[in-house]
Amino acid sequence: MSDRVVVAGAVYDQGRLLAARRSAPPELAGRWELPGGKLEPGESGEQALVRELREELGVETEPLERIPGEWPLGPGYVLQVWTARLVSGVPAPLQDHDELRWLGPGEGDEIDWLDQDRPAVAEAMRRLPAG
Ligand code: DCM
Repeated sequence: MSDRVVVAGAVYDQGRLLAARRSAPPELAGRWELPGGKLEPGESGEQALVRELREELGVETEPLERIPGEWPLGPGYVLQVWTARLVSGVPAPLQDHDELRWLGPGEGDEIDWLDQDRPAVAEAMRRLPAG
């Protein structure tokens, strides 16, 4: 059986990266992540990403590129990450999160990221577009 995929977005706007603090489940609550969720049958990674960011944050986004690599989550799940551009809307923590932050250059280490997100966050901060 192949692993199920969780997609997450390194969402950029005005030269900053969006971080979201999880409110659930209890073992992840309070830690920060790149927002996203599980791929559904028949979806591409990019389609799942756009859907999840719409559902969780109320924004429209455009995937830019996949960050190379794949990171194990719990048993049976792997994390894949895309960079994405904010197209419209102001992100709001509608589901799964209780706080959002925009991180500028050099601010990537200011928050307590989920361990599994850290390699992709480091790469996303390196790729931060100019504001
Ligand atoms: N997850 C993660 N890192 C992310 C996004 C999600 O570790 N950037 C994990 C948390 C959940 C699972 O993937 O265990 C599914 O995410 P969600 O609950 O947001 O659908």
